[in-house]
Amino acid sequence: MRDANPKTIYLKDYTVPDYLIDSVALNFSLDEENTSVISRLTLIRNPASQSTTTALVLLGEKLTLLRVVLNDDIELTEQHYQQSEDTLIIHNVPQQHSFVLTIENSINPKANTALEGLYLSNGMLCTQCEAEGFRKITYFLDRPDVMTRFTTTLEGDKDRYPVLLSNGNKMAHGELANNRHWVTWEDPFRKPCYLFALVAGQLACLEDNFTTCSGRQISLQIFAEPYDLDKCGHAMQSLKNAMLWDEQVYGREYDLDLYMIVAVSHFNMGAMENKGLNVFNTKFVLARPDTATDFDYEHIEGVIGHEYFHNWTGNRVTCRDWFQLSLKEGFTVFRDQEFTGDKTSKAVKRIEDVNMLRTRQFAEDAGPMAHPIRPDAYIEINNFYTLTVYEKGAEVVRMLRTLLGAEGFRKGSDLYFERHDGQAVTCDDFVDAMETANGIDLGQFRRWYSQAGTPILTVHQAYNAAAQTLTLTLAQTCPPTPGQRLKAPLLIPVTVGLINTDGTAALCRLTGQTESSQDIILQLTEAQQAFTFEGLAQQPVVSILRGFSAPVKVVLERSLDELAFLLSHDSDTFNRWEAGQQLASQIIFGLVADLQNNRTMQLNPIMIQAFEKVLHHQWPDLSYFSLLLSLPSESYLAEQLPVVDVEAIHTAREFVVRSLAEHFQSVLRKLYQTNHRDESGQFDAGAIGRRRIKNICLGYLSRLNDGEIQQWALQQFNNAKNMTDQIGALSDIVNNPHADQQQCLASFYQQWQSEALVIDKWFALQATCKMPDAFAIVLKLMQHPAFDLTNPNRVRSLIGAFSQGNPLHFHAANGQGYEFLGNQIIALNDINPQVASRMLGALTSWARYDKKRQVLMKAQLERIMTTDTISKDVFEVASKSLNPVNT
Ligand code: B3K
Ligand code: ZN
Repeated sequence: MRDANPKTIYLKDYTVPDYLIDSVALNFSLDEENTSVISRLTLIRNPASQSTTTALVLLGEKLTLLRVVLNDDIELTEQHYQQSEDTLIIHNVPQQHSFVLTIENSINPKANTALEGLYLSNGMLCTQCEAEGFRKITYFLDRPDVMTRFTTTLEGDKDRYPVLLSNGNKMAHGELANNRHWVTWEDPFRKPCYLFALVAGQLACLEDNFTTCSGRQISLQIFAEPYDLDKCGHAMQSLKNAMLWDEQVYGREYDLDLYMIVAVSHFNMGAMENKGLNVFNTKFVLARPDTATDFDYEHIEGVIGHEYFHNWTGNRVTCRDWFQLSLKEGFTVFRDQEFTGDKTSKAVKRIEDVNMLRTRQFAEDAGPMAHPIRPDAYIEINNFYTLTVYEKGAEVVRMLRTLLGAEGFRKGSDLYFERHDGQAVTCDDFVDAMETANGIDLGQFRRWYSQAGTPILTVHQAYNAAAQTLTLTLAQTCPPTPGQRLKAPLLIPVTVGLINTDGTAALCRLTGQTESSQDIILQLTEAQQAFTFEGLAQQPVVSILRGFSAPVKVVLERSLDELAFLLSHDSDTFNRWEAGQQLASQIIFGLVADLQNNRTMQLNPIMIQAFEKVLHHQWPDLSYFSLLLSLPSESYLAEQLPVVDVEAIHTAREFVVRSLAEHFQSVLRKLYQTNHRDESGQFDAGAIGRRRIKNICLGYLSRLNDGEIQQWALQQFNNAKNMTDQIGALSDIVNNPHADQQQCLASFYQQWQSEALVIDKWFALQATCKMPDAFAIVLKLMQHPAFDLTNPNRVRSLIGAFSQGNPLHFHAANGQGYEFLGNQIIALNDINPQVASRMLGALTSWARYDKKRQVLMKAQLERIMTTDTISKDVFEVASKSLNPVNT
């Protein structure tokens, strides 16, 4: 191991920086293997610092130091400074006045397969600095509360690097000898170094512009490799939509005159919000109707929006330290969720978000890496860009909006921006602004920031016919999480509606109150609390946690009949869908028990009746309709069981799918036919909805082993003019017995071999295949010439898709899936620690499986722990997974 005992960083140890950087001038002489960096820092002692040190500690990793000069004329020698693996300590720097330090160093972008700092992707040089990548470029005060004015000069070969980009405005450019040229960029806004970016390469550019609410014209530029320029149009439109939305909904106007986005093929995550120069994974920029699915289109708009929204929530107001990450991420995810909801369907977007939260974040919250949305300790901060910080963080912001109302929330956000523009602040500062603007006390609410784990909300109801009252007793508990045994009660907003037995709404009126409404937000603050509604002549059916008003698990015993009733009558679109999910889950769990006890499976007629009602209703929103027809995923079913039985879950769920397909085949055929069109370039709600319905019907029907349906799938595959239809049909062909499987996979590869993102889909489709030979196929694909361990998108589409999206085969009882993943993580650990650590996710949940699998999964974690060169990233996740309580 590189570092036998990686250090844990604690929130409680935070102190202000000893020095501040007033400005920095960077000069890059670009070269694939030997880039030289000259950094001229103007520093001052921080008046707020309590420390008495006279040394300046700069952070730097993997740098070759060439020169250090003080105040432009004193060349420092090793007597004046001290170098370690990750610091450069300058002794006795001036304390009374500002001083200038010039540091020269060199770096090797080509050797940088970790894709953090300056690296090479398909001949293009680009950077990724968040969280702590800037220190891999030059020695610096690499922490978000050091905000500086950056001037950046890039110099490089004119043919290799005709385009030279950095943050801010282009100030000057010129020619040099030896076919080289230079450009100087200046960013007028102070920013932490994690928002620094540079890009250099042979890039094509799509240009447009946007006129802001105050009438300023902003130039918009999307850069990509020339071959991909025809796939940038949707991203551009998305950017304009996002700019307008942020003006309308949050009153936020863009500040620079230029907004640039660069699409890069090698990228550790989705995208990065560098000031004025976003760097994006190609996956979230490039789309053409024939190459990208409807989901891709939606996600591109969402991520473009997310990074754009960071300009205010993250850049103008940034984080004091990395423990505050959710301050910018939770809020920005909430903003992008609302943006997508406004642009598509609010009901569908909410369901998709909750589905992901409950399937994946709840699992994280129940596992060895559980942490509050504001963690209090970490070894490697990159491990904390989690579903908890992002998605649960967004739920916490959403609860604030629920509690304060849209207007109160906007007052709070206005105050937050007004107070903290240009500052690096904390989650508490955000809540303070919400409190002050609304004149309320959010003291108890703050516990959401410090407590980990998913609360359990138990609901008891008692109807009193004589008094015509209904009493709901709500109780909350939260299971212990690593390092946090005891939990205090949270403030939980519980939105409730009441429904009469004829399906009409019963008005909600709490005792002692005169106002009544269709639904009501109950504020649960105690461990247990009773709420009594009055004026109820008959016992209503309770619709609880409408809109999923808090990230909790609800325990409320309901009969299948009651769930079927809610599926027919709940006016809350989320709860209506939720009733169907619970109904299906209960039925599938019953079948799982049948399988475990060797009983034959039989489908409960209630499921058939409920499905029939959904099928025969006229749904104005076809995408919502398609969600009502979708059964809970195997992963979400697994999440709800105390011990995961992968095979039984798969078999039981497949049994339900097949039974429904058999029973409703004529309706499903008709639905398929009425919604099937060979359309291209239609992305309105109607066209997207029709594709969703059609493809879900084809999915059911493909289970029937019917020659005619197999023909439909083949035709749809061959004639598709859009990727949603083509990949939808291919998935049905590959996941069911079909004579043309091999031929279709081969022709798809042939057709799309020059489109990397489509080939990612080809890998992922096979990696998640349910057919018996899936594992052998995965092994074969690892040897495919198009597979590449140094490209994170490829790794995610094969290794990630198999380990996280194919529970049936990954959890094969003989442990072959685990051993395979162990091998890949060990290989990836040396190439790209961040990606390696993400791939570990599939092993962290070992405690959820049967004893035999637990032993096999832990054996791989232990093997990974013995890796000589184990990175901090992998060490932290593997060690905490093996020893959750002690770390
Ligand atoms: N802020 C970046 C994520 C950086 C991840 C560093 N490991 C993207 C985003 O959330 O917008
Ligand atoms: Zn973000």
